[in-house]
Amino acid sequence: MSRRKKTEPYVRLTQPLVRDAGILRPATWDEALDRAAEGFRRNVAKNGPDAFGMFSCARATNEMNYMAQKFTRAVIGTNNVDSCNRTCHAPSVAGLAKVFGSGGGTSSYQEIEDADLIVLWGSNAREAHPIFFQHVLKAVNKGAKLYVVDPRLTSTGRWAHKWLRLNVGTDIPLAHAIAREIIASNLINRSFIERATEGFEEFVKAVEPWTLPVAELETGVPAELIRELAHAYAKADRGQLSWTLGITEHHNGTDNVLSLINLALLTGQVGRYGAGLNPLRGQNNVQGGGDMGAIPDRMPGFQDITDPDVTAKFNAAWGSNIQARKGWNLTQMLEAMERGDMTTVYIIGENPVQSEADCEHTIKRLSNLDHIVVQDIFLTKTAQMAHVVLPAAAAWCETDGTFTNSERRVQRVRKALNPPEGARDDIEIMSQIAERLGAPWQHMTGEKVWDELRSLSPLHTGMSYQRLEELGGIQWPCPSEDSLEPSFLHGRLWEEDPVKRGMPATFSPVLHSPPVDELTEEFPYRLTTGRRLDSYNTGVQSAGFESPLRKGETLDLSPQDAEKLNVKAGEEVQITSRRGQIQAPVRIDDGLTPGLVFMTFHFPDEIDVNIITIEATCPIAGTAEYKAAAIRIDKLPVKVA
Ligand SMILES: Nc1nc2c(c(=O)[nH]1)N[C@H]1C(S)=C(S)[C@@H](COP(=O)(O)OP(=O)(O)OC[C@H]3O[C@@H](n4cnc5c(=O)[nH]c(N)nc54)[C@H](O)[C@@H]3O)O[C@H]1N2
Ligand SMILES: Nc1nc2c(c(=O)[nH]1)N[C@H]1C(S)=C(S)[C@@H](COP(=O)(O)OP(=O)(O)OC[C@H]3O[C@@H](n4cnc5c(=O)[nH]c(N)nc54)[C@H](O)[C@@H]3O)O[C@H]1N2
Ligand SMILES: [Mo]
Repeated sequence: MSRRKKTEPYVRLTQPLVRDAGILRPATWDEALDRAAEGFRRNVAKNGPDAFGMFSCARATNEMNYMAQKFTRAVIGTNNVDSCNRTCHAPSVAGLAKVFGSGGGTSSYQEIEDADLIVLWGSNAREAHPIFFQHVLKAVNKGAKLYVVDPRLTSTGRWAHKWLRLNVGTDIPLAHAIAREIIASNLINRSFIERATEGFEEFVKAVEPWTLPVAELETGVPAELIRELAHAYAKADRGQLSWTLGITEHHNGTDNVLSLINLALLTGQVGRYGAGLNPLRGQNNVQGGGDMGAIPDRMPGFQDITDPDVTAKFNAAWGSNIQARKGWNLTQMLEAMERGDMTTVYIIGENPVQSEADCEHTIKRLSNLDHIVVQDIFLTKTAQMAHVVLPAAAAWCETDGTFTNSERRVQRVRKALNPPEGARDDIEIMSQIAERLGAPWQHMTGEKVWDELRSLSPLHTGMSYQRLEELGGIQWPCPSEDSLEPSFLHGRLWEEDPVKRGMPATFSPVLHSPPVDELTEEFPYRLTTGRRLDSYNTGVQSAGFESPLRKGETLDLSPQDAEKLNVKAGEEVQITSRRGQIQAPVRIDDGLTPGLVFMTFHFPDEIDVNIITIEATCPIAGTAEYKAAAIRIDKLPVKVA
């Protein structure tokens, strides 16, 4: 095995730090807060409010995310606020919002249990969404059929009735072939299409070339299996289609999402109990972060920021001067740093130095900044680049508030532990900076913040803390205290009355576009990256901590490729892409097919996969193609002792 040094566990931050003469040194809270505020003031005075960017925290509460976007918009005066939603499900939000008007998953977990067909597309739910996967297994136990679409045979795929092994980045050809087969076999839901959709004719033309044999050639999925899934999905009473990053983390992530939505529109598998379209969200509160407006194009409750009536409402409530225009998303903020248009950032609970694709480029961009404030529970690699570091309380156990899960259910989180001495609540820290910037923010508790949000977001108005406690959680939309559980979204599409039915859902005749990083003789292997059950994201909260499961980073490859390269399990190899080079020990995985290799990004302090990933991004959503890099693998010369 590798003789690589193990990652050291991170130690909780308990004292603020400020940078002097290039070095981070301990400081008092007052000194650190003064410095943080002064740097923001200086940059905004010199370069205007759009020189400021906020990276908000998808692990923290709704209340904290509400305050982070309010800080950005009302105190600084820009809409440049975003979070790690950009690196995962921004394409899902963009695709769903384009077709249906709002970006949430449609179904409740109970409906998953009651479904008779479940498709997990580009999702390793057994490892990345184990709680959701329990509901899937309950359905399977009751007789539901589970189909898994993934280039790897994952532990999720091992539970499936059928696994569709496709080539990385061929999801649109597969979805189009399924659609074409449904149309050709006359299994479409004609009355639903006529009543609730538009663009069908153009869509039929777009999928026409994707016959089963053509699709088999492009995707690698046997024609018979494509046909089987097409028929099973179209004939299911309650067909659930869930997807995650295998779909979204591509340079055309939004088009991928749209190609899946097309299938539900063809068959009427949406807007009914048990049928639905569900992006399983990533971080514990990434759904809530977006719902709270910690995204550059929406105010709290998904209200359109470009609508002057919306901004007028918020300006009246906050005494602010928000402009009715979109801010920059996280990807655009990084680009603005490179151009010199953005000169200061406030990063709350994000670790972009290790999570962004082509991270050395990210480091270069952050190095351009005049003033970086990082507020985290640990001294991350990103915090080590900061000018001011502020120690936060951990939202999930040390604060009061709410989280929103993938089924849009808002639930209470309670303070169970005191934060370590010296750390402060995220909202409290932000308020203290806001005060220093002249905003009269009083100290707000979770509930006070929530009540303010409820007064401004119709989706949440009926969700008082008291009701949330009584009911154990409520799904949005919940416009009043007597709202009943809505359970699933878009039921309106089935209404007879055209007024009640509202806007039709539009088919998307999207085009196939293969991964940007081309396979060549020099870079012949397709690297896809993702997760394991035992670890969490950039590893700050997991990599250094003891666990019998956690084995460290590996380059996983098929037995055939191991033989071809003449490498053994545990042997260190060199991995090179067009961006950079790393080394990692080999692990042999018979769930992989020749040509495809896999790594996580869970141990970047030892082996940083994002040195070699590509930052080709989806032009609509800004999400990078983490799922498809082209690499070379070289055996290392044997070291002579
Ligand atoms: N244990 C654990 N759970 C987590 C996390 C964690 O770090 N650890 N992180 C959380 C976060 S932030 C997120 S966003 C979610 C992500 O949850 P998932 O999206 O389920 O996780 P990934 O492993 O990134 O990717 C899912 C699958 O996509 C497949 N895939 C790769 N390329 C393609 C392709 O071209 N097409 C298709 N169809 N599939 C492809 C991969 O083989 C992989 O099995 O997990 C959340 N849950
Ligand atoms: N190669 C590759 N890279 C990827 C992905 C991939 O599939 N492959 N997936 C991408 C995805 S989906 C995601 S979401 C990103 C994740 O990227 P990031 O969000 O940048 O990374 P995390 O490791 O989740 O960072 C979480 C940070 O939040 C801090 N934190 C936790 N709780 C709190 C709190 O309550 N308050 C504060 N202030 N801080 C807190 C933690 O200490 C940690 O530093 O990574 C992306 N990067
Ligand atoms: Mo994520």
